[in-house]
Amino acid sequence: MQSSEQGHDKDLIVILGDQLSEDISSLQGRSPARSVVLMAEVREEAGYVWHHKKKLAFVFSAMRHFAERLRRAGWTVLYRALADPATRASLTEEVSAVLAAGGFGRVVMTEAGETRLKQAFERASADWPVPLEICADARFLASHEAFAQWAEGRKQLRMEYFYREMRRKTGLLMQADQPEGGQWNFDADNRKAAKADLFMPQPARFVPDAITQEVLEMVERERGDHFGILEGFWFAVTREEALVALEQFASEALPRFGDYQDAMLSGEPFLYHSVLAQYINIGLLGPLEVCRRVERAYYEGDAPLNAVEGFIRQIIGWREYMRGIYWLSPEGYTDQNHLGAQRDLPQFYWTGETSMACLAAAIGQTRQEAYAHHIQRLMVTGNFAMLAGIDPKQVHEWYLAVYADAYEWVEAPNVIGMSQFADGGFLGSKPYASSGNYINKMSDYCAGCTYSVSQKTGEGACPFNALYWDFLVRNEGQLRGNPRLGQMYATWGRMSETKQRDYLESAAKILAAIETL
Ligand code: FAD
Ligand code: DLZ
Ligand code: SF4
Repeated sequence: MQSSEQGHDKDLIVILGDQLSEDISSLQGRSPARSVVLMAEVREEAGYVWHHKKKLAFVFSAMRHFAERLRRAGWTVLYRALADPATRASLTEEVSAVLAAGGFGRVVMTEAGETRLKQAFERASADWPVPLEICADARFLASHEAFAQWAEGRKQLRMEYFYREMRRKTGLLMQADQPEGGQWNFDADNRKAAKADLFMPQPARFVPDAITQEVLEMVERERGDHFGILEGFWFAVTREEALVALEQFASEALPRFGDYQDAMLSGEPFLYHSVLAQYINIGLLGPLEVCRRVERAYYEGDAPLNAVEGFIRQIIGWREYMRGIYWLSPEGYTDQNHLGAQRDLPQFYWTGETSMACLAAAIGQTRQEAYAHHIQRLMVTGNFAMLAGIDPKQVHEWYLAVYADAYEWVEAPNVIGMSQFADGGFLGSKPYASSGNYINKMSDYCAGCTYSVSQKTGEGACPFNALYWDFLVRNEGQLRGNPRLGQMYATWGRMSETKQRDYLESAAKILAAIETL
């Protein structure tokens, strides 16, 4: 009697902090009358890395707004707040506690984005009195099975070929079975260096409402010691706001997104980037809806093909590919260290206090905005860490902590694979290593730097210059056979012994004094 009145066969639907989409698979086909939704802010998720305070505020505020949205749609939502002493330490403990009260016939969830949480739920569910049903995450274009099938039997995995399949699958920028404009990829047009411009678009900013205000106070109170600056919070925290951000990007920044995709400029953290990754990754925007909006801009004549194709490639190409690689990889993806790098991450990655203008700029804006764009992540902070031989696990934990869009499934392949070459080339064909030259070509940082980019060695020389050669020499055993590095090893071989010694001695001094750079 008691159990039927309470509906003993109700579903307990667990919605994670990055599953804030009304069309999330765990809600599909369930009815509000026969289900209870559980969402929880828990210490374990808030603390698995030293998350940026703006990231914490973003996730918790978006979670609270989403819970309200579900309630308005008729769902019963149990919501656990971080500061509530009754809230359990982890999501699985929270589920166990709810189940202990009785009344549920099963637990339903959309699969967690990362292995850590997936395994935690699988382990915990062995002790639950009811089964755990895990639904595939339909927000991605390629399921795990589809990606594994695509990868099967290929000697080398290359994003470009995967991307073409995703173009065919979605029909984005396709004319029948041919790519729009007769080419799949217009990247060659996307390498302009930026100049200070009269019109520099900005991402849409939103004034914190009462819910966000409460979260901001809570984060400062409960997690005030975390990385980053909380003041000046402006992120979208609802789907409606995220849609405004998408519109603003499509109408203002998109037309020049392609041209300046690789550029970096002092005082301009966003340039023509979309700043949408955090909204897509948390579920406020769908990747396909974002691409369709951007495609429309091309067909309506509002944005050129190189911008639109370049943008769509990042999402249906790189984003999906990264997730595929993450789930395809054997256990311990984040433990890989192909180049045996052992040095500790310098303190200035947390403080931004360094005389290297490029790193100070990238880390400074990361502290302020929980954001840096792709080339800053890859060619400044990532490049420096790899050249200096920083332990990739520490680099991975830094990236996972500091960006508002960081979740392991997308962060780890970008860091361990693409940026640190710690997976030995499973993801990319060569390390993204460069001297100061590249940064100088693509930015205005060097003009305002204490170090001289044109000076190769000795006191005052740009540290990237000597570290670049030292990196190649230090890792010759693993890298010399790489056909894409043959020319660089040949150049090294043609240098005089004195020059080689200068480089290596300079690099040794830089590394010995790394904390003071
Ligand atoms: P835009 O430049 O406007 O690009 C458009 C969209 O394409 C992004 O919003 C994103 O959804 C997608 N995208 C672009 N590049 C990639 C990529 N390489 N992998 C996956 N998606 C991509 N992206 C994350 O979402 N989370 C991360 O934790 C993350 N960590 C990274 C770490 C390193 C070392 C590097 C090199 C890249 C990382 N990226 C990560 C990819 C990329 O840098 C960010 O997606 C992008 O900078 C987010 O800013 P945006 O929204 O303005 O992107
Ligand atoms: C990132 C994050 C944070 C900071 N906090 C929570 C939380 O308290 N509760 C929750 O359900 N999810 C949180 N998340 C998102 C999860 O870490 C995310 O679901 C996993 O990393 C899987 O991608
Ligand atoms: Fe960075 Fe070197 Fe340029 Fe300074 S000179 S901004 S350290 S690349």
